[in-house]
Amino acid sequence: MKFDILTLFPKMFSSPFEESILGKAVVKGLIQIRTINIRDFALDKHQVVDDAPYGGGQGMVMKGEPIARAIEWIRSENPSVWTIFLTPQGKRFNQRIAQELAGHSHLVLLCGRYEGIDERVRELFADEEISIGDYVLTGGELAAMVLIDAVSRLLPGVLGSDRSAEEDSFFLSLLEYPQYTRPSNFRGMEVPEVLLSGNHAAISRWRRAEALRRTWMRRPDLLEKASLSIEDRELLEEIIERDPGEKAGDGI
Ligand code: 4FV
Repeated sequence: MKFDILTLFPKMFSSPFEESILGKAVVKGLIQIRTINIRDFALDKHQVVDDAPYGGGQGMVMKGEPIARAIEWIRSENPSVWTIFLTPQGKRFNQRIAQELAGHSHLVLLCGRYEGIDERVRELFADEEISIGDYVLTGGELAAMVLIDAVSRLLPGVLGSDRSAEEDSFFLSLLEYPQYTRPSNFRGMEVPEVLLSGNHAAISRWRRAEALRRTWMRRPDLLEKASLSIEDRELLEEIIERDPGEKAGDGI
C-alpha cells in the first residue's frame, strides 16, 4: 500500500516510520511512504504557500494552487489515487474507516497548517475528509501518522499474525479485556486465578465478560453498536445485576 503525504514539514515523518512494526513493514515493502513538500509546487520565487484570509481575521490560510498542482502531479502518475484531507471538519476516524481505507492501494493524505486550506481545494480535490478527534492540532501531520498506523497494521503481513488485528477490541467494537504477564504477583497484586487455570473455555468466557463489563462501564455508547450474542447479553445481565451500584460510564 502506498501513502503519499502532502505536507510543509516532510521531516516530521522520518522517525515514526523507521521504528518497530511500521519500520519493518516499510523495509518489507508492505507499505511505501512518500512525503511531498507542498512548497515545491509553489510557482513564485519565494515559494509562498499561505496568505491572509479573505474577510480578515486571525492567522493565515494555505493557498490553493501549490496544493492543487501537487495533487495533479500525483494523479498524473495514478489517476485512481484516493485523496484524504485531515481536518477537524472531517468525519470522525474509527476502526471501521481504517478497515475501509485498508482496501485502497494508494492514498494521498493532505496535512493542513495555519487556519486551514482554501475551501475551493476541498471542493475540487477531496475524496474524503477525516478528523482524528474534536481538538485542534497545529497541523494535520500527526493525524496523518495516526491514520497510517491504524490502516497499515490491518494489512496482511504487517502484524506478527493477521489474527491479532481480527481480535482488535474495536474490531469487535468492545473494549479490550485486561491483560496480565509475569510475575503472577506484582507489588502484592495477584493475577486473576482463571488466567492461570489453563482452562481455555473458562479463560475466553472470563475475557468476554471483562470486555463487556469494561465497555459497559467506560464506553456504553459502543455497546449499542456491538453485535452481541445471546450469551453476551446473558453475561451483561449478570454483570449489571452483580454491580448494580456501578452505572455505565463510572469506570473512566
Ligand atoms: C486535525 C484533527 C487538526 C486544524 C488547523 C491543522 C489542524 C490546522 N486534523 N484531525 N483534529 N488539524 O486539528 O485531523 O491547519
